[in-house]
Amino acid sequence: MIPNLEQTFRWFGPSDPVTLRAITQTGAKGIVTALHHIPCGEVWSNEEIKNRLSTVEEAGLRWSVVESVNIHEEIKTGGPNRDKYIENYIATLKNLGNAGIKTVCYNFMPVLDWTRTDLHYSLPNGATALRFDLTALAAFDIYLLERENAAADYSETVQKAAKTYINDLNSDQKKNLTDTILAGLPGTDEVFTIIQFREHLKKYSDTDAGKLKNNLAYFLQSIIPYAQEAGIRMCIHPDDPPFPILGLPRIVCTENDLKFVVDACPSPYNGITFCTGSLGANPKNDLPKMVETLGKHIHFLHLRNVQREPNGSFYEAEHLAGSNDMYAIMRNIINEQLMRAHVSREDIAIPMRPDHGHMLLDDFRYNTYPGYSAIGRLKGLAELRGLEMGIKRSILNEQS
Ligand code: DNO
Repeated sequence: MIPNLEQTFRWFGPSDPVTLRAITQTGAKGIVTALHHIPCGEVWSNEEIKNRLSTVEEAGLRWSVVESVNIHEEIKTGGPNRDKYIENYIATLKNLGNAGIKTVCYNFMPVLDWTRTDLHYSLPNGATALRFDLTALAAFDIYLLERENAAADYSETVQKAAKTYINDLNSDQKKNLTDTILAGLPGTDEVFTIIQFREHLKKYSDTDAGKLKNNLAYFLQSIIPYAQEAGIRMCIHPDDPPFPILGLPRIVCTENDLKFVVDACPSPYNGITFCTGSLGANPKNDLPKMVETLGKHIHFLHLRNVQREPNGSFYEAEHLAGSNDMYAIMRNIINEQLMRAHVSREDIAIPMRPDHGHMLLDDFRYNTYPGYSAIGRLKGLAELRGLEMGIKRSILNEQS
């Protein structure tokens, strides 16, 4: 019998309204957290790491994954201080390794992390979901950000729809759209102003996708030997949404992009976070097949679904509904576990978390981080573990 996937829940730290006590009731045994209060680029000290570790362990949980040790913009743009920030990154990895934390997630998205245009999209049953609407993004880009040549990035149909869209918004709605798109790092309340964001865009004026890829390879070649020494599995998170936005390149969107990452510095410690929601927003990504081809590099699973719409918009669907076949994805993950068992790999219980959840029932009483409600995620986790158990039992019976 192979071990189950390790069920984890994201926790944003002591200020998260979803408490560790509540998380223990979901059935999750692992915590995914980060020291969100330490500014990006600074070293996480042994003391800070130990404090967080004791808080998690005192609640009877395990700190399974760090999500994320974020990457300073100087590293992404290949700026003059990148080596200093890489040194700091390595120091943080060493300290995490000393504390026994062995999986670290990160992303290489320029300036913004994941991006949505609506955090309260109403579903017919009264629940709410996160949504990315291409028309709303175009309206922001062309009329509020006023980025040079922005219109050229959208089809004529989208440009027209964007004009109508912006004309219908009052000033509060415009501010809300701006704040939603320009939200900074997860786990912080930081929101860029349009002026700050334009400054960031300038820094990318000579960093196209090719350069960004080179900078990612440089970063990996610099840090992976140290991650390996510390026993830390690095796992890049794909870009969300998986295409360039607001004139910024995005380079971790497809199977080939992920191959580029693992080939840039081949090592069992250079792997990926397989995020079905992010990758699944691109209809060209065949997720079950990607689990087959990239399976051995998967160190962490984000399981959720999206409902795609024809023009590139999408909203977050229930975990087992939506455009991606969660059954086929889970089946291939379990096959990957069987292969790992066959070659006696230690990491069969891959950590997984229900990524995001709807706002449901009492979730509306709490001011949780967007996507990180308690009940919505609990529902997702419960469905996913049921799916896992059902598939596993049937595969193992078939084999015996
Ligand atoms: C969104 C998350 C992402 C993810 C980072 C990983 O909910 O999945 O913000 O944490 O991109 O570095």
